[in-house]
Amino acid sequence: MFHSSRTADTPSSEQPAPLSIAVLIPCLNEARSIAKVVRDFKTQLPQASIYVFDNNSADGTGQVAHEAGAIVFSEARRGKGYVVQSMFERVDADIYLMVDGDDTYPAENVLQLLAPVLQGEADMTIGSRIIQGSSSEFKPVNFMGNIFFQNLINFIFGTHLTDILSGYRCMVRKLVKNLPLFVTGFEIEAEITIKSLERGFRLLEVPVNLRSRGEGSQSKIRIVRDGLRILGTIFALFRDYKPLTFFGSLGLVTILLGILPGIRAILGYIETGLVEKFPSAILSVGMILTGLLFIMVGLILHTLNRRFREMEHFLRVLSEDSQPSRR
Ligand SMILES: Nc1nc2c(ncn2[C@@H]2O[C@H](COP(=O)(O)OP(=O)(O)OP(=O)(O)O)[C@@H](O)[C@H]2O)c(=O)[nH]1
Ligand SMILES: [Mg+2]
Repeated sequence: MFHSSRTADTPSSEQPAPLSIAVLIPCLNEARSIAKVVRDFKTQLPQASIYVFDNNSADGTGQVAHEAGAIVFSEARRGKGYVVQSMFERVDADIYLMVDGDDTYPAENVLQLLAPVLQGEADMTIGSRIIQGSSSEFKPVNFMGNIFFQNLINFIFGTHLTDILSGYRCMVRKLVKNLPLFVTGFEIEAEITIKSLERGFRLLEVPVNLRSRGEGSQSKIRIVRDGLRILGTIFALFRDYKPLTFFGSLGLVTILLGILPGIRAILGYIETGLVEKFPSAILSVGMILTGLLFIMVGLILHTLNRRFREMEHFLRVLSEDSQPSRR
């Protein structure tokens, strides 16, 4: 049994309360693998409650999961993002462990994911399929997509993560209950990662070896459509969380491009004393003003963002004060 490391408010004679662990498994048509996943996690974490969130699977996933000993919830809205939102809202626990139902993530690594969270060293551990020390069976296109998104997020947010999209994560309650999640599909992991980083939660990656899906098991991800949705989400979060960098860079590029036609008009004026290249001059002024407008928008949103963060902080303090103390 795992015990809380929280001792400050626990009288020395009392045993700290055992921490409750919830294993959350989003599932859509995973009847071939779900019983094994439930059993494997029950073996590794006998004290944990296992929850399977099903979207009316056509192959009886819910029934198979129930028979294997999981608590099955049904989610009406189709999409992994909706399911994760629903899991975070409906399940109550101290520690949350999220994993896919397709038996591609190894249950054997679960204690490595749990340990840093239990010891208070991380608020979220991510099972990284790409970090040095792991040897994963990736489809080449999935691997390339992961590397692309990894580099994009590290560049934009200044992080050093290796696996942004992993579905194998361990999280503390505070993180799970404080992340406003809105995306509906496979963009959910990118949203969880970026919003956790922006709220100052501590993330730690643990190497895991991804296995291929079993024979006859169908992937739910559609590479082009879902890839574009992940890209759109990353840019939307970039715009929302770093507006000055987003609009500022846009503004600077527009200004620099606007200077080029302006140079032509100025050189002509120096030569002849007349503004002969009128279209270039108008284009240049228009672009420079647009660039300045972008920078102004960035500054305004940046200030608003800071004030919203202060509000969010006060709201969190208020809600923590009104709740019984938990980890
Ligand atoms: N409940 C529910 N689960 C979903 C939905 N879409 C995907 N999932 C589950 O989310 C997990 C991840 O989906 P996968 O299809 O494995 O996606 P992936 O891991 O990125 O790709 P592959 O493993 O290569 O197929 C699996 O357990 C799916 O069953 C959905 O709409 N509803
Ligand atoms: Mg999978």
